[in-house]
Amino acid sequence: MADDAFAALLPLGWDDGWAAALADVGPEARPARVLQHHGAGLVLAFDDGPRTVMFTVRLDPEPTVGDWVAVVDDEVVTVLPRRSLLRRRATSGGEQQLAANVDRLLLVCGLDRPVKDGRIQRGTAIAHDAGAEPVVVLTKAAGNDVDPEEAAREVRAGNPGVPVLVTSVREGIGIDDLQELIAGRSVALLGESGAGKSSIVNALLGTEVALTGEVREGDSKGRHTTTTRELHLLADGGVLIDSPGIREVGLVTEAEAVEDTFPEIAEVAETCRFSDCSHEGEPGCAIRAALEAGEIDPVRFERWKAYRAEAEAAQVLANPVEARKAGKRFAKMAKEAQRRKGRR
Ligand SMILES: Nc1nc2c(ncn2[C@@H]2O[C@H](COP(=O)(O)OP(=O)(O)OP(=O)(O)O)[C@@H](O)[C@H]2O)c(=O)[nH]1
Ligand SMILES: [Mg+2]
Ligand SMILES: [Zn+2]
Repeated sequence: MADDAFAALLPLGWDDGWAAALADVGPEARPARVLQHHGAGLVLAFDDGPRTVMFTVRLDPEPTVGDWVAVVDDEVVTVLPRRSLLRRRATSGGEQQLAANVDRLLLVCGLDRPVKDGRIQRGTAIAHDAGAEPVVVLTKAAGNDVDPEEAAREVRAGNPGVPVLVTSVREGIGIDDLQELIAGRSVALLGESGAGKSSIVNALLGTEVALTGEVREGDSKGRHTTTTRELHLLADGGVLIDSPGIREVGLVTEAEAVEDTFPEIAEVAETCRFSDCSHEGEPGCAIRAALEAGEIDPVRFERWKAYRAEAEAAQVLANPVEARKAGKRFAKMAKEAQRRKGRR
């Protein structure tokens, strides 16, 4: 049983694991979950309610929405070790933390504009990178020309293994399913401006807590109504993290997160004769064979290649020394694997 002292935090996701992490900080520490992050401070949920705490010391990692933090004398002293972190490449090139300790990531796409597979696959890779489960949520299912079930079928076909949900907040379609998806979990919303993220928050909270904005006539572009990330607590427990619309989802993921997004391709690639096969025409390339046999989708293959390159490049930029070491380690491993194969 989680520490009774902080039972009021249970609906926010407090559990024995967090209690143990807090105990490691010290007996005087109190736990809180980050609801919002402003320039100067954090809005924190304590067991006796929310309160803003100003930054006094620099912390590493810097707390982000969804984090559990330890507070002593109204000062955040540390971020409790995260179970997951959603992150993307910032426009500046560095890494941007999106949300911490998220179990599921809802990739929100409005059916009032074309659904782009690339966005879904990038979102899926970000979810896998964080160890969160991706779910595609198609919103605005009513009142436009597209057949929502047909759209869902296409997304399913392009993204095997990723659940797809059709919703409309206006007509109340799929809201129960959304509720079920969240039930007691920490769930974050990702999608471009105007997709309908804040509308989902309002539908699930049953009140207009989150500001929503009209989309532009003509191109259905949103107006970036939501400007900060914010964690909302649902009545039955579980939290929903709303965020500003994101146009570009740059990857800073580990290459494995991309593999998890394209499992059928990664699986075939493992059977290439050379473990560092570039699939550009080496002998014994299983990928080339599968492409020729029509067993893998060439579009997904090209995406897989591009995202792997992007993830690797981002890793090198983020941490040149480590990446070089990993590169050497990898090269050595690959050589050894080839030698072993040769002996067979
Ligand atoms: N018809 C219809 N309109 C919707 C639905 N969901 C959202 N909208 C409308 O779409 C517009 C944008 O919705 P928001 O919820 O503000 O979108 P958002 O993703 O939060 O946008 P940003 O905060 O800018 O990132 C609003 O005018 C909503 O009323 C829906 O299911 N059906
Ligand atoms: Mg919004
Ligand atoms: Zn190959």
